[in-house]
Amino acid sequence: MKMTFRWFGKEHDTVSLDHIRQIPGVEGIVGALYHIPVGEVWPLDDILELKRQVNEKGFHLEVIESVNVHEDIKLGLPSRDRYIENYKQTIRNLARAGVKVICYNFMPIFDWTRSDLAKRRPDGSTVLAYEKQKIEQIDPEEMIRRIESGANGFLLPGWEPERLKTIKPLFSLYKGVTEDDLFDHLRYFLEQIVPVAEECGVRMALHPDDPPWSVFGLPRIATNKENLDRIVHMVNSPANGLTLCSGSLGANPANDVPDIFRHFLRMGRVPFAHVRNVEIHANGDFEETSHRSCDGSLNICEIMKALHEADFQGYIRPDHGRMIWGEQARPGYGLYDRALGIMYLLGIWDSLENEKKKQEGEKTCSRSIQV
Ligand SMILES: [Mn+2]
Repeated sequence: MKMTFRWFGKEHDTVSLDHIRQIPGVEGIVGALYHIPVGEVWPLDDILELKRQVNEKGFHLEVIESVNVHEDIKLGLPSRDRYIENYKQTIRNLARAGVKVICYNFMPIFDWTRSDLAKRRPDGSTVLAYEKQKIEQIDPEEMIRRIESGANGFLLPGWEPERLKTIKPLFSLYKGVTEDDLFDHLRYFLEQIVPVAEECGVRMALHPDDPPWSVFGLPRIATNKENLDRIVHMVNSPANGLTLCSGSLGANPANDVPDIFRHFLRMGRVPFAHVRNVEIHANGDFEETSHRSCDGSLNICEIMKALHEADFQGYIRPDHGRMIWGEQARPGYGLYDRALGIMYLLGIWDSLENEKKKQEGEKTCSRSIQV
C-alpha cells in the first residue's frame, strides 16, 4: 500500500507540499493539470513541471486524478473520436513522465453532487452533505451558482465554470440517453484507450459515481457491484481498473463496501483506493464524517482489512475531510482532517501488519520445532 495525498497545485491549493511532507507516511502526490480544458491533450512539458515540483519535495507523481472525459465521448457523438485520440496522447504523455495510474469518471455533465458544502456537525466542524429533498428542488443552474458561492473562492474539481457554461444544451443532448447507451459509450471509449494504457504500462481507474444514483434525471452507471463488474468485463485487462471509493459507494446502504472491495481486489482490478466515511440517515440523506468507523455508517476497519488481506500494493488516499480548527480551504480538501484520516488508516494498517508478522513468526517457530 502506498499512501498518497491529493494536491491541487501551487495556484489552487491552501495546502502546500511542505505541509504534506509533515504528515507521516505520505509517499506520493495525486495531482492534475487544472489549466487544460477538458478534451485537450495534456502537454508533456506541463506534466514534467508538475512532476518536478512534486519530486523536489520528496514525493512521487504516479497517480493522476482526474483526466476528465469529454461530454462528446459520454454522449457517443461522432466528434468523440477526436477527443479519444487526444485522450490517448495524454495517456502517452503521462506515462512518459512516470505516471502509473489515471483516475477518471464517467458521470454525465456533473461530477460529485452535494446540497451543502458546509453542514455543521455537533462538534462544530463542517462537512459536505447531501439532502435528497434539497437536490430535487434545485435546478442544475442554481446548483452551479451555489457550488460557486459556497466554495470559499476555490474552483471545485468537476465543477469548473467552462464545463458548465453549456449546461442547458447539454441537458437536451442527454435526453433519451439511457443507462445502456452510457454503458455502450463507455465500452467504445475503453476498447480504444485500454490497449494504449497497456502499451504504456498505465492502469486506468474508473471512480464510482458520487452519489451512486441518478441525479437531475441523468443516467449514472458506476453505482454498484453488478455494474462495476459489467464495466471491468467490457475489456478484460488489468489496465481496465477501478478507483474504489468507500464514501461514494457507501452512500447507498445497499452497497456492501467491504464485499465490493474484496471482490475487485481478488480480480486484481484495484490500482487506487479512496477511503473515507459517511453517515447515512434514515431517509437516505448522508453527510461526510471523520474517517473513524464509529463516527459514520461504514466499517473502515473492515475495508482496510480487505485491502490488507489482498496484500494491496496499489495507491490509497484519504478522501474528503471535515473542515476543522478554523481552517479555510477548499470544501472537503483541508489539511487537518485529511491528515487525521491518514493517521487513522495507517494505524489500522500497522496493527494488521503487526498481527501478520507475529503469526508468521509463530509459524516459523513451530516449523523449526517440528524439524
Ligand atoms: Mn472518491
